[in-house]
Amino acid sequence: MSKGLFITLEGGEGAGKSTQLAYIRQRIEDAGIPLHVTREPGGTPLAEEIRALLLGHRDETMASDAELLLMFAARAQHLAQLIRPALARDEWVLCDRFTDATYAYQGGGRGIDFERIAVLEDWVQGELRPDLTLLLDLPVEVGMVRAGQRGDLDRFEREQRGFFEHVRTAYRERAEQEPGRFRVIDAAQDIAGVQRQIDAVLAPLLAQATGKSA
Ligand code: Z5A
Repeated sequence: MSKGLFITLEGGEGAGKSTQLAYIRQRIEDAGIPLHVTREPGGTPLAEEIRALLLGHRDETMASDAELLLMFAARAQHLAQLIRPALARDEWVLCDRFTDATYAYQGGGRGIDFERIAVLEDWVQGELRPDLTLLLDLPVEVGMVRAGQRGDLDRFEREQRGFFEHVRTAYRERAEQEPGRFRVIDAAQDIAGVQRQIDAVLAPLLAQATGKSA
């Protein structure tokens, strides 16, 4: 019998999250575990409206604190409507980005104090933290080349290299601070190489949840 598990996927620009999210989803669903795949900012109709505000372009510059608060407003809605109910039903939740992205982008990238982010994290999430966070890590220049192959760039993707270096540093520091929760994946490898690393993390969890040997 499986117990609810909250897994998040994180990474900088061009890390391959969308590619690997589909792979992880397949592995979990093949194991017969009930799963919700979702994303942040977003995940519910209202939170997706907030996402559109956050990623869209406009003439008016968005203040960093407004950006931070909108991230947590979307998160509060997502937690109330989707994440907490699913975990309470002992289902698994696989989320494309969560609060570590706030520390990386609004903290590392925009320069907001981590302590202020922590206040909002405690307020909105209470005790809830992901059980497992897969950090797809790769050099910024490699990620920017990959991401550059996509079409329209959103408001974050238009940032300069220095911004993404700060994002990467913040992610890596968080992974060092919480080695029990984070697994750092070398995302500079080819797709199959990244999947092998992810498998090594997932296999024991799936085996435990389904009662089969890894
Ligand atoms: N944001 C924030 O600021 N604060 C927060 O709290 C949260 C989010 C939650 C939207 O996120 C923005 O929100 C994000 C941070 C901010 N902005 N940025 N940048 P998003 O997750 O929706 O956006 P994204 O970062 O662009 O994610 P993505 O769509 O998953 O992109 P990706 O990681 O680059 O993945 P990909 O599309 O799978 O891969 C990119 C390309 O590389 C593609 O052509 C692949 O075929 C290729 N690829 C993938 N893997 C490989 C390997 N291993 N080798 C070679 N090529 C590869």
